[in-house]
Formats: sequence, structure tokens, C-alpha cells
Amino acid sequence: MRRLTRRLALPIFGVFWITVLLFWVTQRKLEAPPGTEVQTPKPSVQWELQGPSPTCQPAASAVPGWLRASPRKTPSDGDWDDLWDQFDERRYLNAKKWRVGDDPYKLHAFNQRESERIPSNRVVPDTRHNRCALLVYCKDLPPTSIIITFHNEARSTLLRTVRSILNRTPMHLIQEIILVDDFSSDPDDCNQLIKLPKVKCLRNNERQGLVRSRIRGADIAQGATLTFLDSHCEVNKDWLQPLLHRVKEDYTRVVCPVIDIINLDTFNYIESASELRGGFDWSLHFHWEQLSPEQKARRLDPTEPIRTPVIAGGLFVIDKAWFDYLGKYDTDMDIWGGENFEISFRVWMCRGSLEIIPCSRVGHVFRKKHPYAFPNGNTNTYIKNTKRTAEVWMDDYKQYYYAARPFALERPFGNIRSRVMLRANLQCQDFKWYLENVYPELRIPKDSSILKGSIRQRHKCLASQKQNNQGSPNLKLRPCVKFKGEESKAQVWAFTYTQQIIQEELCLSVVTLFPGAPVILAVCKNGDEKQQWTKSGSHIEHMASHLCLDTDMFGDSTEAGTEVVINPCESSLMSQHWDIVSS
Ligand SMILES: [Mn+2]
Repeated sequence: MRRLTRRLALPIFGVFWITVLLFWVTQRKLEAPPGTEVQTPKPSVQWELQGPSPTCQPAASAVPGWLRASPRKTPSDGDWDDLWDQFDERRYLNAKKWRVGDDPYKLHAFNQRESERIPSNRVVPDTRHNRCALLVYCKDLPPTSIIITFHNEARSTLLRTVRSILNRTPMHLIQEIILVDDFSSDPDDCNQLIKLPKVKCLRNNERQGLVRSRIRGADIAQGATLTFLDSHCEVNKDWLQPLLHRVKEDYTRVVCPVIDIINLDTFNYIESASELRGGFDWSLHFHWEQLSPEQKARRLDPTEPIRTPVIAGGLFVIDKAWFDYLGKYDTDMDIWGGENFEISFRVWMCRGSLEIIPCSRVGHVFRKKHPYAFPNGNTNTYIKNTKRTAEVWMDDYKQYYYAARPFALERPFGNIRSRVMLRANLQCQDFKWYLENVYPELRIPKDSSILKGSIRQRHKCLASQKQNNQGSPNLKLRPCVKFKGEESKAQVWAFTYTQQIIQEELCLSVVTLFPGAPVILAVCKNGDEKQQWTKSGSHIEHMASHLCLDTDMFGDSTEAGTEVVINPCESSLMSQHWDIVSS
């Protein structure tokens, strides 16, 4: 008996140990924090330089804990169904419906009829890379305050934005949805939506513009992070978790989704390229740009975040305390435009970073024009906002901004003292650092000189002439005027280092590259060969066509019959002889 026990003891002991070992291993696997399973970016050189390694542990905040809002209790699934039932969607939409015979593009610059035909809870294709579905995010992400500002948004698109959020976001991640109605004509556009779960409505008593409206929303937000969205969006599957995850790891990151395209005619949801980032030229004009071949080669994992020099501005997540600490926004910026450069430069230069997260996708209706009026005109507002950005953040490099936008020089831009002080208090890097470390691809022009003055043919001057209720002004030869005022403004031109001939935001351009083609005024577009000119002797040569700026007389040879064209260069022709008299 004793021998048997002794013989069995060894195997029993072995089995016992294997069981204990197995138990221990499985327990460890279950207990492992979710962050360790997250597919982290391959440590390329750039990534190693940026921020701490991904974990679910938040980095220490710049702001004391008591300043941070504590998340509130969220309603249960039962409450949530009741809330939905209280909202009469059909009644909300029908009150403002497109009517047969009206132009469906008139009010919103997109196809209102099509937008209304599409259900508010439609399914959109999952446009993420298939590896995104494998990622695991922190389970204890804090709820966010979603802030949507709008001015006379179509009810159908506004509602679809909100419903897509409620349908495709885990409820516990939404602290609240704050709609900021920037003085729309009908307060009910916003007010009726507070019957939806989590939705709050703030209304401005006068038009404030995007920046001040967003700050108003941010100031009442109770979430630890702020999620800014546009009012004509549809969020895609699991859009929020990857954004909140990145901010939780490091609160200095400001993160954006990839912006898919909702077609403005058909409202089709279209996947956009994911390997893009935000770029700009010296006129502070935003564009999307491809990653360079080297950057693409370094990306081993398509789910890796993309560092971006600037954000498009409409959609992003930022830590609330970090947003406040960094000085929110420049409240003297009006309506829309340019604020994205200001916040982008500020975040980078004051020790934060900007990222596009490929696994987060949000659709947006891209329009060709603004459907609403700017009280001071579209260009004036854009120039004021970008000029404030250049003056506060670009140091001596602002000369290239002025060289690209010569007419911004004499524009009023308000007082910037508080923003300059903010930059000093935050002890931010200078713009040279930004160019070297964040956007080395932006080339610094060799020349920033501006030649400004009138373009004369004998005693006549090249002048723009506004047309009644039409887009771009005409080009004419007019008697030269010296005194100040609208008339003389129409005769001032600037030759820039980009080879453009500019007046305000418009450039001398040609319709075609053939002899006799009319010369017109068109919105300046960097690198557009139709807009590039060079002065050679007394000629002004169009570079792409090698034709010369000329005038043709039609009919009665009066001023009204003069047309500005391009023709084969001939040195003897007086109609091709131009003098530039600087002012
Ligand atoms: Mn938009």
C-alpha cells in the first residue's frame, strides 16, 4: 500500500502542478489590461519621438484634478427607448420640407430633396481598413461632450448627424451632445431636438460665428474631453473609441477621424483615401496632401495614426483641460475660416501634437460654397482670421504670408495683444521650430518681394469692374485715377513671387491657352498654370502659352468695347505695351 502511494505520488504531484500552472496562465491572460493587446504603432523614428508609449494609463494632467468635470450617470437602455418615442421625427422634418418647384440646392448648397429622402438612421458602409476591427481599446474610456455648432443647417442633415452618433456610439461614452445654434432663423431647429437622449441645446442671441459658438459649448461641457463635429456629418462604426483612446494615453494629442465624403448631390457615402494629411501654402490655404513615399514606406501598419501639420478644423477630439489651458480659441476670429491654422500652430508649438486616426471614420457633406452670408464678406473674414494667425504665430515668416496675400497688409485685424501674451505665457516654440520639426515639406520662397501698383497702357489703366449680381468682376481698360476710393482700388495690382497678378483674392487668369483667349479674374489657386505671368520688357507674358497680355477693340472702339485677351507677342504692338507704375 505504502509502495503504491509512493509510486502514485509523483504523477499526482505532476498533474497538480500542471493544473496550477495552467490556471495561473489563463488567469493572467484574462487579467491583462486591454491596453497591452492594442496594436500599437510600430516604433518608427517619428513615433518614438512623440509622446509616451501606448498604455491605458493616462499621462499626468497639466490641470489639477478638482478642475476636471466628473462624469454624470447615464440613462439606462429603457430610459433611452422612452426618450426616442417622445420625439416625433416626421413632424420635425415635415415642418421645413423642400417643396416641389423649389431649387433643392438653394438653401443649403446641397441637394435638400435627396437628403430628406434618405432615412435618418440609414446604414453606411464600414470604410475602415479590415485590421481596425481587430483593435481593442481601453474599456474605461471617459465619456466625452460632443459639441455641434450650426447656423441654419437643414433639419434632415442635422438630425442624421445626431442619430448617427446615438446609433453608432456606445452610450456610456457620450456625456452629452451639445448643439450650439448660432442664431438660426428658426429656434425650433435646435429646441425640438432636446427630446432626443443626451441632447442639449444652446442658442446664441446674435450671430457669433464658429469660434465663439464652440467656446460657448465647451464652457458648459461636463465631459473630460471635447469632441467637435460639424452639423452635416454621419459617424461610422466605432468612430469614437480610437479617438478617445489616443487622448487618454496622452492628453496633449489632438486627434481627428478620417473624413469620408457624403456626396452633395446623391448623399452617397464614399470612402476617402486614408493616407492623407493636412497641409497648406503660404497664403494659408488648407489642402489635403498625400504622405511622401518615405512616410508611406515607414508605415508598416495601416491602423497607425498619421501626424498632421494642420487639421481641417471641423472634426476633432481634445482633452477639455488641455483645450482650456492652451487658450481655447482666438475669440476675435469671426464666422468661419482660419481658426484651424491658429489652433494647429498653437497645439504643435506649445508641446502638443495633431493626429489623424485611420480607424476612426466620419462622413461629411463637402460643399462647393458656403450657403450662408458672411456679414463682412467671405474674403474679408478669411483674411482677418488668417492675418491674426500669421501675426501671432508665424514670427518673421509672416512676410511670406503677406507676399502670397499682398492685399492682407492694409487690412484691419483687431487687437492681438492677449494672444501674443498667451503665447509668451505658455512658453511655446517659435515658428522656425514648427517648420523644421513638423512641416519641413513647406518650402520657404527665395523671394518675398511684392511689386504693387497700376498696370498702364499709355494713359489707361487695367481695372476690375464689378458686375451687377454676378460672380467675378470684368477686366477693362479705364482712365487712370489717383485718389483713394473704390475706383482706384480697382486699378491696384500686385505681382507676387508665385508669378500671379493679384487683386484682393482674385488673379488674372485665362480661359484657354489659345490666341485670342479672354483674360478673366478668377479666385487665386496656387500652382495653376492659367494664372502665371512674367514681365519681359514692356510685355506681360503668360507663361504656359507664351502669349502676351493684349487688348482687342470690338465694335465702336470705345472703352466698353475693349476686351483684355492674350495674343502672340509682337514687340511693335502698342496694345501689348504695359508699364507698371508702383504705388
Ligand atoms: Mn462642413
